[in-house]
Amino acid sequence: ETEIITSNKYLMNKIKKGEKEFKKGLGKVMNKINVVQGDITKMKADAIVNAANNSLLGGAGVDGAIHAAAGPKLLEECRTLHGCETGEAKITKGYNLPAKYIIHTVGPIYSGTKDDNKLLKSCYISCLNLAKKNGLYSIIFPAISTGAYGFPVKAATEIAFKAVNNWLDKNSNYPMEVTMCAYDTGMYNLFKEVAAQ
Ligand code: AR6
Repeated sequence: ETEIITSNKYLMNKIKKGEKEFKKGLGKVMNKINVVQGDITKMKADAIVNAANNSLLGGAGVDGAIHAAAGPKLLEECRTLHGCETGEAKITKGYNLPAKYIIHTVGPIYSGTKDDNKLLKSCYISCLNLAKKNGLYSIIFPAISTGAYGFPVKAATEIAFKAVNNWLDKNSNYPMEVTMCAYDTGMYNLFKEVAAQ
């Protein structure tokens, strides 16, 4: 069950409390998915996710916006990573972004086969696993594959929320704040609709 929390202050207090309890070993944190609309490059978090391509050397869409806002040092670090497989994820520093880190993942180019769903799900899980491995507590996702890669937005959103909710359930002792970032109003409304299901 997903509850939408639009007040960040409220969410941050919950997370802080959760972190303290987590550190004391007191256990379970209630993790929820936050939904926001706007430019992900302006958002503050431990990590934002980039919907990149296999080269990790930049592109258009959110990838272009992230490279432009982070500055040229990002591309320098990306060159050392030697690309990324579809459905997997790699981490870099955030450079000039408000976010501390960028987790780069590569969504599937929509083909209409079952592989699309599996690979898209894998993007979300890989990013969350990598964030946890690096001790991060907040992560903001764009709608991976729904732009240039042509994934139908409703199906992509359902896969995204299901994958994140499953991960949060399985990692309920870890206080991860997950936010889904929509760029336009249509996507924002869809996020809210799917989150409420
Ligand atoms: N903040 C948040 N969301 C954004 C932003 C932004 N600044 N800009 C775009 N979006 P896309 P893909 C949304 O095409 O489909 C690149 O060239 C956008 O509205 O960025 O995974 C890469 O290099 C859409 O809903 O990524 C790859 O070659 C979503 O982000 C390819 O595009 C994803 O759109 C990846 O395609």
